[in-house]
Amino acid sequence: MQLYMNPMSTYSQKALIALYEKGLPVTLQVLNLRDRAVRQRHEAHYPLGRIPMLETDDGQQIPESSIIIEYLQDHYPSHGPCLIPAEREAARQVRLLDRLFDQCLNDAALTLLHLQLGIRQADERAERKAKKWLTAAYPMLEQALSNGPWLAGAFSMADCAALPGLYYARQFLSFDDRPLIADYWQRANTRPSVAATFALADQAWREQGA
Ligand SMILES: N[C@@H](CCC(=O)N[C@@H](CS)C(=O)NCC(=O)O)C(=O)O
Repeated sequence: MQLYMNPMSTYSQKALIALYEKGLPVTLQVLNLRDRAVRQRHEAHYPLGRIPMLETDDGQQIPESSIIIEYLQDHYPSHGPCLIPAEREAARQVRLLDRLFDQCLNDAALTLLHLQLGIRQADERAERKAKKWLTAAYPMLEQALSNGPWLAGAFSMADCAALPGLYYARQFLSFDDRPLIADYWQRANTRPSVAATFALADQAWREQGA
């Protein structure tokens, strides 16, 4: 399998954590979508031009981080942890947390990061909304964590979604004074999948001189 991705991209991180959790061999194809030629080449495969994109060994191209995880869970159910439970009610809860944290943590942190780096033009309204959503995300995380070490009890797609958001969110809204989240962050970083994913991101940022 090949994963078209960038180590700094939160949604790529989400898919990568899942791939590492499943222990599946994967070749990383690192794309810099700010390079016009690279973007055009990628758009020739996928008109939306987004990452991550998983290419399976039989040539299927699967975009969208949550759908990539659905694919991995369906095709490799006995590899690593069960990232989406089989039982419908439990699965719906995982999918809900995945959607919520994609939006209020991941997208909000990305908006603030892009504004800070000047990738996105100053936009007070977008900044206000992103801060509001980040502020709403932390109590939601705390509520999910009040019942167990991971967001949906056992490690799942919900954690794959939330952790990349936290990787960036922590610089905009500290969670040092929120023990449930601070402990969760520490615990997550002891997982080899998460540590390896964020080590790649740290290295990519260092190479950028950030
Ligand atoms: N809903 C998509 C979001 C993917 C996404 O926004 N990826 C970003 C990188 S983190 C991207 O490709 N940005 C470039 C663009 O949108 O042109 C997913 O879950 O995979």
